[in-house]
Amino acid sequence: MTDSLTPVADTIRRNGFAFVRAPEMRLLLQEAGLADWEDFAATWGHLGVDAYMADGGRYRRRRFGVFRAAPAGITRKPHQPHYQSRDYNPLNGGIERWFEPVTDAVARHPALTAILRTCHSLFDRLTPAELRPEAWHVEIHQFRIETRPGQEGRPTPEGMHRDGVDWVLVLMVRRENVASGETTIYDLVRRPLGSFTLTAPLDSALVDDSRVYHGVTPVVRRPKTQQKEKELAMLDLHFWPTPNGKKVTILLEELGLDYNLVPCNIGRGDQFKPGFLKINPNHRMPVLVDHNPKGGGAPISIFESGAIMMYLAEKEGRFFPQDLRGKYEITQWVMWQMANQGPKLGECGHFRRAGPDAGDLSYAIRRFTDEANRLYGVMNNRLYDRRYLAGDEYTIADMISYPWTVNAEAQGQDIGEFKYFKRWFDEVGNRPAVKRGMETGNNLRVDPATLSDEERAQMRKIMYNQRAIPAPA
Ligand SMILES: N[C@@H](CCC(=O)N[C@@H](CS)C(=O)NCC(=O)O)C(=O)O
Repeated sequence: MTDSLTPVADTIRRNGFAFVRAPEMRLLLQEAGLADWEDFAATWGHLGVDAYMADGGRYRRRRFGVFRAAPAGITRKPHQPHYQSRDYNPLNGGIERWFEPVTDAVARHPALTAILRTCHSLFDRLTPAELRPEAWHVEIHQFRIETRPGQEGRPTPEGMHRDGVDWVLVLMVRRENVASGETTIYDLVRRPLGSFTLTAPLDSALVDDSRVYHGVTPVVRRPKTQQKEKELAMLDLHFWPTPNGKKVTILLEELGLDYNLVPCNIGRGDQFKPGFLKINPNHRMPVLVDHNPKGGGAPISIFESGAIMMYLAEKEGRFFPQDLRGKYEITQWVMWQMANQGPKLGECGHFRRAGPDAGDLSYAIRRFTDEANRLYGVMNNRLYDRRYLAGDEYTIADMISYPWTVNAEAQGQDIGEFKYFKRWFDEVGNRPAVKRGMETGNNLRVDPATLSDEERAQMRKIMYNQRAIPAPA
């Protein structure tokens, strides 16, 4: 049989293990129905401490679940203890370990189902027919290894080992502020065969437990100074706290990246400074400068919030799948936001705020308030039969479309009219990273009431009635 699992199966057959990087793993899991990854990953925040550590450590959290995988489907078995003989785990084995069960939500989660289905197809075909069971006994461990100053976290405290099972998948969920944690695979006479480090979410190691040993070096906390130095130098976001800027801060917060906020005070005219025009000839913020682009080389600068979000999400391998269908499902909504929702809602607010000095704006106000209404309707209808704008997964399409909707009232809209939009709006707005992204830089804002008449007039002059900048002579 030849299908997308064939290359991984061939590698495991040849070497006894495979290191599969996140983008490839994502494609495999997507074929098996991967969805709501962020939701799934967030459950790693609710794991109890593993109290069975014979080394006395309290650096490992975990939950445990047991499943049956058969051609008819994958079902959960009643909770039971985890047991390993001392032959395989001389440190923690030899006793029944009763870990907290994985929650029902995790057991039924489409991400876990996709992982189990993928492993079932892969490991089943790798098992010689005469050894293949009718139904596999599958154990899953949600692990989280923690480290504190002066205390390392040991992913495999038993050292180089086999687990006493047939097949093992180790899949990275998230790695934050740690160094080291290198996996090495050894043959049966304990000679190293290869080493790698799982870093990105979904990076995976797949192991034939009968043929190889594996072990992972302890993780240590990355010194704060190093975290800052490395990450502060990496991303500059030229920013002012407006909806277009906040699209990007939401994504940066969701990605957990460190960045420098470089204020671009648009009321003071920073967007017209020669240095800024070099990175955005359209004299608008936001602009991103990445001092550490993929593949190295000179820093790269990007303007237009949509392009910035696509760049960051693609670089980090999150919130923007790169398979053909997934990519364009999301891209079309990003374009929709940039070409429709952002500009129309922006003009709507502009005309509704303009005041009597601007003359008779009744047609403009009606036109843009109707357009705003139409666009909230587009989102509402889209969200009627799916959780997020691009489908079942939360993506940059949602992040980019959220900030313009928080001012629906000032756009003359009653969101009570749009029930499905409202469900999405509440869900997205309650995400901690969205809250952080929306609050970012609010302290930069200047209350117009605190400005003198002269300063206010100057600001209006900069912001309104802009015309072409003359070309160089
Ligand atoms: N399509 C651009 C729009 C950017 C934009 O309009 N930025 C506004 C603030 S929300 C700005 O810089 N305005 C400065 C000005 O009007 O002079 C994007 O999404 O990045």
